[in-house]
Amino acid sequence: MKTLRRTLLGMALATGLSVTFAVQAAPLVMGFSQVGAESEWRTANTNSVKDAAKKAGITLKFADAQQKQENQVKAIRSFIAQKVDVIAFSPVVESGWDTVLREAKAAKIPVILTDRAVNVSDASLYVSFIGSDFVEEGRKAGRWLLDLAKKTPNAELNIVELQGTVGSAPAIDRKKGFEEIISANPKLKISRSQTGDFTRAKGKEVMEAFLKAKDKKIDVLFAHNDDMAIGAIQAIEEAGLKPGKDITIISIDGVKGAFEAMVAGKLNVTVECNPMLGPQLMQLAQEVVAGKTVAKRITTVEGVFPADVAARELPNRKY
Ligand code: GZL
Repeated sequence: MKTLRRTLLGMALATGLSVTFAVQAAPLVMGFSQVGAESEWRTANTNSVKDAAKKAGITLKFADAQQKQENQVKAIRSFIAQKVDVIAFSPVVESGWDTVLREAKAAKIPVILTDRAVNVSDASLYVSFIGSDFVEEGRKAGRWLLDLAKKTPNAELNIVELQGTVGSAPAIDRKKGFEEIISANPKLKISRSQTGDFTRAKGKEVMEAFLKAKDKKIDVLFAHNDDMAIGAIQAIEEAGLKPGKDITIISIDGVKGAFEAMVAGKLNVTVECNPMLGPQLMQLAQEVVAGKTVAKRITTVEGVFPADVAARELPNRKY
């Protein structure tokens, strides 16, 4: 009996091994639509996605939308036509995705959101969203300013705000979180708020306009990302003012350029927004394609980096 079992087990194992070997899966193919290349953060995010796909042996079809929704819709339709195994994208704005996501669903291609969220009528149009909690990032920026304001309890602080891309989840949510927190101190007021579209060039241009207005002395700049803050720093210096001293600057992302600005004394704090989503995205894609149940919402762990830790932290930064 034992011999028979051992023989059967040997045959089963042998058969099992040969079947497994013979059915070696073809590499998973992912269609990825990226917002664009508008900031240091985006470049780091793109590099993370591409490196992780290579390491995971995933064939990546990568499309840069140059911050245009119509280009993302076109790319997603192209991925559907190519019958990719999974689609992932960072939606440039929150709305306008229902139709193309219904087409992906009809084609039975799972969709994963990375970095930014969408507003859709039917949550089953995407399998999972992996990215930061932008409202919390705005709250962290607000809390830092509340603490700073405690040092000058009777001073009115005039705040100007550089918003991210109009209609994008990070712009909407960072503003929401920041305003929620600073509402606790009536002496903190946002007097001007305009989009700089997450870019250095536009951030500089809008900050120049804020400075030219000369209606009220600007005490604080809240920028929705480091790139706009770095552009604004140039405008502040060209106006003969000292960024980080005459105007306190708070921004979000935690890119290397922000740490360098803090070491130079020109930026006061950056709230981290982790772009290194590639490895988690590839792991998630493999689980989704394998038919495993995955979490609908996966957030990333992030810190707050004030200027006094910048010099120590800069060598550790990965993006
Ligand atoms: C945030 C990301 C934002 C960054 C900007 O997750 O979508 O877009 O904050 C980037 O730097 O342009």
